[in-house]
Amino acid sequence: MKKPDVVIVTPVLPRTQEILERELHLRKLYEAPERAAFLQAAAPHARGLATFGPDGANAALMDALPKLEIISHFGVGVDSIDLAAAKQRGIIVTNTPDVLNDCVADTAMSLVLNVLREFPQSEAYLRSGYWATRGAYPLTRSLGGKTLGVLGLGRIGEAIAKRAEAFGMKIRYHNRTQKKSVPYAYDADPVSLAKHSDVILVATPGGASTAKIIDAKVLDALGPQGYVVNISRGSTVDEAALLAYLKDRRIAGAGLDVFDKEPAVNPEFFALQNAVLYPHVGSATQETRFAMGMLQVDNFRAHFAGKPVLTRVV
Ligand code: NAP
Ligand code: 8YV
Repeated sequence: MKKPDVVIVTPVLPRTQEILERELHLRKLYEAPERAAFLQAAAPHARGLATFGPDGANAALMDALPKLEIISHFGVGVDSIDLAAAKQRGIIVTNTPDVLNDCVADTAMSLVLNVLREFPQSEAYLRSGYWATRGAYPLTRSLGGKTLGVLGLGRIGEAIAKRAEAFGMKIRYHNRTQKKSVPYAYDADPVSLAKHSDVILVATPGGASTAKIIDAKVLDALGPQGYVVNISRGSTVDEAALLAYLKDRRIAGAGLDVFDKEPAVNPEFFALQNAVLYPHVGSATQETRFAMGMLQVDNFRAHFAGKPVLTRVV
């Protein structure tokens, strides 16, 4: 039987790529010397598109592949895909939810720990030889008893809240819709959440509805003893405001896994002692990335076998 034709935008984990190569006729956009010619050749054949993280699909790419039936995306966040354009064209879009909740929540919790306890900074202090020459590292702040305000209490947000509870933190949250299934206090808006929290943790999707949801008003409400942790998308934070508030110590600190421009992070962050910075590693373990890849594969498998896909977004 003829293998279904699928365009793949970037190479994936080798183990996943092997499976994709075995089961599909893969057309590798990332190897194409000339994009327009590649798309022209693929157009009459490509039924699937494999996208990865920030390398999604816009309407122009969908139009260039008129036989497209499915976009199987690697990543739970689908902000790099024009969902309205896909819906309009009857293209199915799938993502990779749930299998990454634990890893991303671990990452978020490590940012909370690191930004309050300053472990990376204290290690750098030791490595610089200062422990011997300047004495003990200054005292930091503890997690126990503090309030974590989760902005976006979804699959990942709930996994973070569970971990934070085990660290003795109190939990509050804000979503557009209050949840009946959780015991946590609800705030009707992000400013109110910030006012009542020591740490505000952003775990919403990216995109227009959350653009700069962390702005100067939220930072003012958080205040000079407050911290921001962001594992969502860089777009959810007004970075210029955040940088100014961190520099002036109008908030105490920030832990960031995501940035407005990745990987070209604004270098003004690098000089800040009160910021802990990760290069978007929320889900970046062998196990989780493989599980995400298998879900991407399984969505293709289901679709090309004429069955319903597993994790449909549109
Ligand atoms: P999810 O289950 O859909 O949860 C998202 C939550 O955000 C929901 O509770 C939703 O509640 C809330 N929300 C959405 N829009 C909002 C708005 N405008 N204002 C306030 N709350 C809003 O998604 P998930 O699986 O937990 O993933 C969340 C996001 O994490 C992803 O979309 C992705 O951007 C990010 N992520 C990052 C990494 C990383 O490596 N750093 C890894 C995985 C995921 P309502 O709809 O009721 O508002
Ligand atoms: C990945 C993510 O880093 O799932 C998401 O939405 O942001 C992360 O798990 C991304 O998909 C690959 O770049």
